[in-house]
Parts: sequence; structure tokens; C-alpha cells
Amino acid sequence: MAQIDTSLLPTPTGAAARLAESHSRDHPLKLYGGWFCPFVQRAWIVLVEKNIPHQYIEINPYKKEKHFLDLNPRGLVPTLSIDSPSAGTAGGNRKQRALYESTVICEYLDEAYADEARYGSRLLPAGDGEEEVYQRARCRLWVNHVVTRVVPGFYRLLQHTPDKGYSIEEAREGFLKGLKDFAKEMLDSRSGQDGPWFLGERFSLVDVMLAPWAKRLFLIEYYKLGGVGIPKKGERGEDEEVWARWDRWFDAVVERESVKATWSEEDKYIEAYKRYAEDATQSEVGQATRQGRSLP
Ligand SMILES: N[C@@H](CCC(=O)N[C@@H](CS)C(=O)NCC(=O)O)C(=O)O
Repeated sequence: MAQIDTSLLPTPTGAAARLAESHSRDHPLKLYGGWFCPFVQRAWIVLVEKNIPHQYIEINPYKKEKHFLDLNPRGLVPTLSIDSPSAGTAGGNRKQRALYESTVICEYLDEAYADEARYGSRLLPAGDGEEEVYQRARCRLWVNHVVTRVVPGFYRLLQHTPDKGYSIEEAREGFLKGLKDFAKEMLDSRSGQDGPWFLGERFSLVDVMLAPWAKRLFLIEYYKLGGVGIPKKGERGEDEEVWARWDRWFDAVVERESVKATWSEEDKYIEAYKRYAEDATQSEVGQATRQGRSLP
């Protein structure tokens, strides 16, 4: 394991530090996270959105400590540990149960804390009606779009270096297509008539899944020549409406309280992502991107 990835700042800063501090007391529901990690931010946003009592534990996932690997053999954050009195074996032993994979954790939290009177609106539309079942599936489809198109595209662009077998323009085009398809879906579904979110008025898991990378777009502007490359207003040709829908979603998501509450100081991300921008990271996401494999 390369040393650089273990030299990360060990604690969150800014708003995220205050949030972590206010959830530092022992609690049966524990989120193991890293302040810099966008996958963690997804789970963290859900905890905040639903006001779920929990303990936040900051760890460095690049140091594969035994306790961490026992919970999550994949050795990645976020990892959720659930200490439930009923979770033991038949003999009654209490056992810590774990969940990992940000998308799985987010869906779990939404379902396990489903009481809308207590935890607010469900993040995935619930219910058995034809329309609800369809909308739930459509949300999962666009979560899948974020996971398989947008996120890999982000790293491909951020990790681009001149010696790559592909050009930065190619990487940018691929990434932009992922964002544009997302915006086009919002435009075509006319959700924008009701509100800025993927589902219009209602904030959902689809917004959660993309929010951490929306917040990190500035890193591409900072590190990569030409930046993200979203065309400017008035220079968008036939895509004027599509990108206007993107702007509306973006402006809303970066200002969402749960997104801001889980965010550290901006310059700390610049430091932490330098190794991605130089393609020197040894993280699993970084290595998979370098080797053209799908992300872990
Ligand atoms: N598919 C995973 C990805 C999680 C992930 O890659 N987390 C990174 C931090 S941002 C990690 O733990 N990296 C440790 C490593 O690469 O060794 C998820 O959605 O939770």
C-alpha cells in the first residue's frame, strides 16, 4: 500500500467536523467513514436527512485494520455496523452485524427508518400502487446510471494524465454525456415543474447518490485543463434547456442542508484529491480507473 494514501488528514473539518462531534457518543448504529469519501457522504446524507440517531466513527480505510476488515471484508468505507439485541445467534449472543456498499446502506437506512412521521418522507417512493412501483424502479434505474456512468466518468476525467491511452477531451465528453443524460431525464419527465430535484418537489435517493460528486466537480475545474466543460448559458445550442435543468438541480443540491452538513473545508479536498489528479492514488477506485476496470 503506497504511503501517500495513509497520510490523509485524520479528521473532518468545518461543518462535517461539527456533525461528527455531535454524533461521537457510543450508539448501536455506527457509521464508519472517511471525511473525504463521496461514497461515505451518501450514507451520511441519508442519516442527516432522516435525523437517524447514530455514532460516526472516522477511520482511514487505506489502513486495513483487522477490526475494520472483520466488519467489511472488502475493506471499504462506508461500513455500517448494527448492534441489534435480536441479532444474536439462537444462543442469544449479541453480534455486530455489518452492511457495506453505499447504495445498499442508503436503501437499508431508508427502509429500516421508514416511519414518515418520525423520519420524514421516504427517499425511495414507497407503496404498492402501479405508479409507485414504477417510480421506485425508475429511481433505481437512475441510481444505476449514476453508479455505472457518472461516477466512473468522474474518475476517468480526474485521473487523466497526458500519458493515458485516451485524450482528456474523450474523458470529458464521456463524463458530460453522463451528466447530460441525467439532466435530460429530469427535463423529459417534467419534474422541474414542481421543484428542482430528480422527482421534482421530492428529494430522493437519486439526488443523494449524485450529490457528493456534484459537490466535487470543483476539483475537476481546479485540476484539469478545460474543467468539466459544461457549456455556458447562451452557448448551449439545442441543449440550452437540458443544461438549464442541470443548473437548477445542481444549485439546489449543493445548498441542501444535509449536503452542506456533511462537507469539510474546501481546501482539504483539494489536498486529498491531488493524488487522484496526478493519478498516483493507490485507492481501489483509483487503481480500477487506471486499469479500465469497473469500480469496486
Ligand atoms: N462501491 C463502494 C465504494 C466505496 C469506496 O471505494 N470507498 C473508498 C473511499 S472513497 C475506500 O474505502 N477506499 C479504500 C481503498 O481503496 O483501499 C461503495 O459504494 O460504498
